[in-house]
Amino acid sequence: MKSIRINPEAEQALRENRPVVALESTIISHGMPYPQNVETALHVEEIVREHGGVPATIGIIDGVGVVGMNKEEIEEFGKRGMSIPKVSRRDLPVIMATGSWGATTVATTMIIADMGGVGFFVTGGIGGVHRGAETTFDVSADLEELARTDVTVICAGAKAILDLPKTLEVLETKGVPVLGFQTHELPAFYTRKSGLKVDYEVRDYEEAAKIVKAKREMGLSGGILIANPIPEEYSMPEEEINAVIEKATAEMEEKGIRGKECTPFLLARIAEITEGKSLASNIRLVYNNAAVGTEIAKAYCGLK
Ligand code: PSU
Ligand code: MN
Repeated sequence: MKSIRINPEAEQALRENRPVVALESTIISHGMPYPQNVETALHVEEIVREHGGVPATIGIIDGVGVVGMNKEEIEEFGKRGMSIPKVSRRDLPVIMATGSWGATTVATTMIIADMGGVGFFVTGGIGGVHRGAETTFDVSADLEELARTDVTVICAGAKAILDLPKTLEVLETKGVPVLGFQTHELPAFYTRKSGLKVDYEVRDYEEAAKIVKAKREMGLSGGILIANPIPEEYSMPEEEINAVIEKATAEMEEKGIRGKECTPFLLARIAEITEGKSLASNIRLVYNNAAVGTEIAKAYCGLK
């Protein structure tokens, strides 16, 4: 049984040292409603191409990790949505052995990207330490993966539904560099500001690429997080989004929602309460990350 399959276009690009950018499938199946999820996923691939990269959307099909799904496969992930299991590291053995489909989170997209030799990965926001984690112990496996797998993740910060100060603390403990792309402040997904500082503000694509290279040359394990703020014109008013997050979190607690259902519930509920405004912001920030992430991957390929 073969665990992964790389599409020929991505494989050739990797061989020729051209930029390949990994994309995840949980954001498609669990992070956004149909049909916006499919439209977004396909448009993100176009943006990667416009910037000179080869997109590789990752998902698990019949127990095989696919690096670079085709349009029909992406559409399946969008249409089937939540009926495709959300797969994190601990779920991989069962999904592979039973020959199931699986939507890959940040953690599993990193694992499969790394197996395929893809070093850059663009998404919306990583998972992190949940609010109330001191009693629930809900800390996303994404953080552990960043600590161990060598993939650079370009995102819009950690999702604002999380406890951002605690998330930064864990990343620090685990030795994950957190870089701000042209900002010294950790962006908070729907908004540009969190009041928290990143480790270092990178000025341009090349500087980011050089930091990735330096880490690899030292043989340091783990990934790098590059946080790229949502463009001002698409960001949400801070008080508005914070109030909505609090409401959605309270509802989640009332309903007793736990574990891997938390993030999808919160994202969907926040989109409902804001009448689609948060979804529109979410889509825009992913587009922006795709452009920046591809440019960084390209700069990396160009380094001597
Ligand atoms: N970013 C988004 N939307 C999402 C996610 C990230 O814009 O749906 C997904 C990612 O797959 C991430 C997951 O890995 O949410 C985090 O889930 P959890 O908190 O259960 O680890
Ligand atoms: Mn969790």
